[in-house]
Amino acid sequence: MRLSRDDPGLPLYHNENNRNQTLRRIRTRARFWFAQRSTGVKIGLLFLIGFLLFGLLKICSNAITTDVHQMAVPNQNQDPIIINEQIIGGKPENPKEDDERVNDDMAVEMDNRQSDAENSPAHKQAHRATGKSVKFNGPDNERQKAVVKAFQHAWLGYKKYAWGHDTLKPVSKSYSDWFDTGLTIVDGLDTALIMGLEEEAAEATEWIQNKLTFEKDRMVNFFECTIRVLGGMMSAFYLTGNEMFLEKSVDLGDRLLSAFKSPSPIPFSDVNLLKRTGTNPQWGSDSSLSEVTTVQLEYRAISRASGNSTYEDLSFNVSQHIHKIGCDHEGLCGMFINANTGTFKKGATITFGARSDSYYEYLFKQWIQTGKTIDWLKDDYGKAMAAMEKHLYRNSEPNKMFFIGELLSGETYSPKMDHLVCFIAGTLSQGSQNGFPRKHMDMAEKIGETCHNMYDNPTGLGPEIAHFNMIPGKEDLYVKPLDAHCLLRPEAIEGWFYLYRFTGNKKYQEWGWAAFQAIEKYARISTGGYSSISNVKKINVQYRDSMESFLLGETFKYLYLLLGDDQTVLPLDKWVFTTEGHPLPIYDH
Ligand code: DMJ
Repeated sequence: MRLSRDDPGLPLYHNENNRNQTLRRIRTRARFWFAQRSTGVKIGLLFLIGFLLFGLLKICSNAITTDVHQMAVPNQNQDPIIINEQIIGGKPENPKEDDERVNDDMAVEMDNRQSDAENSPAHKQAHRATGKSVKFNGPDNERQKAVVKAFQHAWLGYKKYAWGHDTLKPVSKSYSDWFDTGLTIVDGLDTALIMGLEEEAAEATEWIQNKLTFEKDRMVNFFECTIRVLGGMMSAFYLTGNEMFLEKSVDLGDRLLSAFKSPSPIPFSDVNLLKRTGTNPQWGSDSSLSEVTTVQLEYRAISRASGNSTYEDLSFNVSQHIHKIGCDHEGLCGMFINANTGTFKKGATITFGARSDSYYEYLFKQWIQTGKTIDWLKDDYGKAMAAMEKHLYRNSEPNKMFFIGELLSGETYSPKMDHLVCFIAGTLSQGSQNGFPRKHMDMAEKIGETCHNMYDNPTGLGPEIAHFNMIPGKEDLYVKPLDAHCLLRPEAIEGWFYLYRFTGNKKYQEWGWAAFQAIEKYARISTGGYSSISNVKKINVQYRDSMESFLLGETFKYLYLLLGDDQTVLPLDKWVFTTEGHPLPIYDH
């Protein structure tokens, strides 16, 4: 370019070096160019520059905040997890000393995965959760207020007669212990938080912090202790941001991992919390399918929050193992699997009820929890639902009630459905909202309706088990005397909660409200608490004198959420409810 005297880029100082001269020339030209513009263009340009600078500053400040939050939780990775002097996770000081259960390869794999975990997005995401709490506004209508009062009545009875013990015996005004870990407190805490019950939540928090210890020389059921105690505390951690809950969960989680000292990827069913040993159940040599496949949400949550991937690795290994060996009936599995051999028991019953139910639930929910990134979970779930429709889903006579029966010994069809099976109405409807066929929603609605029919009894409560009639001319559904008891289980109400969220059909709220009124009328004990009853067909009720912890952990929680006007509480694209009804965050992978 030729420079002339009136050229704004003409150098004025000839002793400058070339670089300075060029910069000066650019600046002078820019100033000249800017002076030539109209006022409107000048204002526009200044606004644009300001906007760009603001954007830049925002990005920098976010980066700084993220770093600060990442420091909030101490890195749990440093200590190896030692169980009975065997390193089964963490960073082993000397991997060669590991027992035969955890071979060298596995220890190295653990080690690698653990240091990967330190830098993983999940680790960072979890640290961001620390210190944050979720705000709940309390009940927004009269029905919700009634459920809150019921929760408080249950809490009061438990506090008066059973505080610190597992469950209340409301009729005899005493208690019983199963794991001796204050089960009702830990299972019910997140419900108190969600209902906005600050006093009850504070009492529970104080007890967990100061009194709860896992130094207990007793065998506990690995699955039940995980879903009720660990799940309850991890949910409380994510809802409140209180790290004490995470520390307690890590302590319990380390002890429960003793279940994995079996010779196969399948864990033992029972654990001694003090001695840190695992064994088969007292009644036999097999573990239940649902029990070994329904701990993964909880352990993944601990791993992601603590940065120690061992919990997630060991528990997910169970799911991977079952995926690898496959299930006989086109994706439907038998109810027993052996912790010594890692193989399914031949000819076991296939059911969506007790001992199998939540295997299917956690295939789907693990897929959701991991941000829909693990395709085989979705595929196995889809395959199982198709096989369920083909082999188990039938309708009754004369009124065509749809139900899910069982294959006894893996062969003989039985039109029997546990109350537990009602959970599938929730899972199927949630699946349909997440890409599974519309048909899944139809099945969910039909099962939800059948579960409602199961409550068509003089007490208005549902029995433990129902049998369906497939021959024309008789009643659709009948309940055998030994199956007529009611533990105030959550599954039907849980199903109606999901169905209401996704369809907005108010009949689900009415069904929930009717069930709640039946609980109030026939299960409430005036001195405090609620009792399971012996026969849903008899209004002259006989109490079983026990208040299960899931009444507070699940039944009242799902009733409260179902009956709310505000259905945006705990949105289902951000939170996944564990099998025990404890909300945990959804990750992006
Ligand atoms: C709960 O402990 C869990 O939902 C579990 O998966 C099976 N059912 C009971 C309550 O009925």
